Amino acid sequence: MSLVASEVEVEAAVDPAASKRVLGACPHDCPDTCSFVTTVQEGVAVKLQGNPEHRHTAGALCTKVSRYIERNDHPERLVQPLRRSGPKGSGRFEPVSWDVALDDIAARLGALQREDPESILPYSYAGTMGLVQGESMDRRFFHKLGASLLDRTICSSAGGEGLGYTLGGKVGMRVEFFAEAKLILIWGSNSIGSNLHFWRHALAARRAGARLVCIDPRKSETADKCDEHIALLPGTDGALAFGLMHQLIVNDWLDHDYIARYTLGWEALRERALQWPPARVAAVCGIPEQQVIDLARAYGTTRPAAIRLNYGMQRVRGGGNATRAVACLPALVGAWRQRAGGLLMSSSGQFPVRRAAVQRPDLLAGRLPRTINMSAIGDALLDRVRPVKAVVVYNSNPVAVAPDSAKVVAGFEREDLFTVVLEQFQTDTADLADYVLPATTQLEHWDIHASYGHTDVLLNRPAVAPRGEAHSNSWIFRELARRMGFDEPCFSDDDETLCRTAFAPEAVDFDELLAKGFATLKLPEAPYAEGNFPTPSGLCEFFSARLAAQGVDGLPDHVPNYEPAGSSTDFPLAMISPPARNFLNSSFVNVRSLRAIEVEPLLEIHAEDAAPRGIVDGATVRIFNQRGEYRCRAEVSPRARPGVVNGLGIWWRKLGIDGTNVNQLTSQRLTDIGRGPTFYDCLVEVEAVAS
Ligand SMILES: Nc1nc2c(c(=O)[nH]1)N[C@H]1C(S)=C(S)[C@@H](COP(=O)(O)OP(=O)(O)OC[C@H]3O[C@@H](n4cnc5c(=O)[nH]c(N)nc54)[C@H](O)[C@@H]3O)O[C@H]1N2
Ligand SMILES: Nc1nc2c(c(=O)[nH]1)N[C@H]1C(S)=C(S)[C@@H](COP(=O)(O)OP(=O)(O)OC[C@H]3O[C@@H](n4cnc5c(=O)[nH]c(N)nc54)[C@H](O)[C@@H]3O)O[C@H]1N2
Ligand SMILES: [Mo]
Repeated sequence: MSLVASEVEVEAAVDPAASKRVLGACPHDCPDTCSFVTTVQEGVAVKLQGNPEHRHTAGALCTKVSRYIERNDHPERLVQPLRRSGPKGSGRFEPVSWDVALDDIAARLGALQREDPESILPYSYAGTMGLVQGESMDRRFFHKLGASLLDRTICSSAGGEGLGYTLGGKVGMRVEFFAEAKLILIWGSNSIGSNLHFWRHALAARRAGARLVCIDPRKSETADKCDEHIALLPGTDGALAFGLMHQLIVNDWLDHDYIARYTLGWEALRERALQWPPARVAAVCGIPEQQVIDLARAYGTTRPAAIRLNYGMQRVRGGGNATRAVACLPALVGAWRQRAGGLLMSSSGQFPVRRAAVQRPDLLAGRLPRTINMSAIGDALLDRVRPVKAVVVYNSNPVAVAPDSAKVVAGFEREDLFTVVLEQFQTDTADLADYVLPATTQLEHWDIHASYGHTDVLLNRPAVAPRGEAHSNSWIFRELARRMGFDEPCFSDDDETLCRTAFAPEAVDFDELLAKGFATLKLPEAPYAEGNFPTPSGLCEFFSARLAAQGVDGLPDHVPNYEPAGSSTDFPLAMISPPARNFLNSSFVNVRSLRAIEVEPLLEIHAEDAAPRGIVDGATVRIFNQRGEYRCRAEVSPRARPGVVNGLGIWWRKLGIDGTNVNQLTSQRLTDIGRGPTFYDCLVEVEAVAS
């Protein structure tokens, strides 16, 4: 395993007498939320290391974040406010003072507010996961303004809501107990690439005799290291889950006592599962029948059995239902009885964050603005009925990461759209802005963090002064609020106050955070050993009355993709676009040492699909469908299964081969539950082009 343990980034001679060590937290959108220590000498960050005192970080950082100083000190950091000086998208900007920028932005937003506040849209995601720089003063500002609300669906809402219907929330096993499991299903997750600190526990379990099974269309780095790889077709996870249930039932590998006491809807689920014999599952999933049978036997007969479900399997039409189906499995075998059994998709629901105090939705004062789905931002910006007239983007790079880029770009290119982008770098989105405001990094501001992969709270203290004239998001929204005459005292809260507001003192001891950088939530070891699920019934809800009340199926089902593999002769290949290991969504693409590892945008294609198309390894290919086209380099690779191609990573468009990226091909269609994006539900054709 390549944990970059305690890597020294800057080879400076660190003088211990003159240097200080500052405790921080990794801000990135990753389940691991590491604790790190920055060594600062004469005001300069010279070393960044994983905190050895924090048991989840265990002194080790990933390759990306061990380069955080390189990112922080990058020569292309934005260091002053910029105002557009050429046509939209021309890339021409001129520096202006903060006063000029903020006065003008406040005046323009103020004018729109008087006309129709809902013509203003905030667009943000998890560029930082911090509760302060991610979702505090900004929310207060837009609530007071009465701006359109943003439905933040782009990552996890299908799986998150699906899990919520079955288990009651984003809750599950404690990650550390995976080390004690005897069987681990790593389902829709490339843990080595995107959840490295979980992988550590999986390896510990393996050393103690556990079997690891990876369920993923791609033969990922993680699949390489597992005992078995089940390379199902994208979007067929629900069918596989039902196949496992079928076998658990016919072989009576069930915990009848657990089912009777702690679940709801068993008879109905049983009837549905019996419609999924292994042969049918094998045909739908595109895998050998024996694999279904063997996996069911392992799951039905091994204790403790744990499932690490990740978001990779829910970015398809049926993502919500598939999550619900998988979430039924632990209850059927009573896996929850043991602390090393059960399932973990996200732990974020375990944190008692005082969101209302931090975000102040009461500032809406009874108004209920319209909600715009971030996963369909292209259509939203092109909608002429009730147009968005201003968009304020922060902690996100929608032009690169949102689906159906042609429409996203056309939307942001609108001459009549007023766009403000708060950024650390000149991203594809910043290129289309009217104002670009330089934002601080995690080494330069305060923040407090929950996690979606463990159950500790982390505090981040600033280690160095902001670069140039950069300011934190919270500062920028505070200043805009002042200029717009928002005089509620909450607009004066400083960042440390916001950090202290995030958790009640009974839940998290702030002094402990100040001293150690982290604090562990007090939680039971096997929370669902005796039911107590946070659902309305307190049971694991195979059948959800809440869903039935919405007029949809109360039971999970296998919902096929919008664009199932093999369903189109024009576009015969299914494309998934999972993360590149050395990037974090579109972050780090501009960090040279990391881009040097990834080299260039890549499409993995199986030899059986490459040969008839005359595609050789290393060839430039054109990937296309009804939404667009995109060029990159082909890698003829066993990492791709026949019929499925893997377009890795979200490259900055301008750093790709032809000024586009993989999202030129993805669609804005939404998931069955949670209104999420369907990035991995995408048919394409591929052809070799003369390079
Ligand atoms: N290095 C790195 N780490 C990251 C990220 C990154 O970009 N780079 N992204 C972060 C973010 S935003 C998130 S949300 C998290 C989790 O992010 P996820 O998107 O869950 O990332 P992965 O763990 O890579 O898991 C995706 C895996 O699911 C597989 N997959 C694709 N379609 C299907 C399917 O239909 N069924 C199944 N079973 N598998 C499928 C992919 O091949 C891939 O290996 O990771 C975070 N960590
Ligand atoms: N095709 C395809 N598309 C995908 C995915 C996929 O697997 N395939 N994954 C999807 C997923 S899971 C997600 S979560 C989204 C992620 O999409 P985004 O949330 O947009 O994530 P990033 O691309 O990392 O962009 C975050 C930006 O925030 C900036 N930033 C970081 N910290 C700060 C700060 O403190 N202040 C300000 N102002 N800016 C800051 C960074 O410089 C960076 O440019 O992408 C989605 N898009
Ligand atoms: Mo994500």
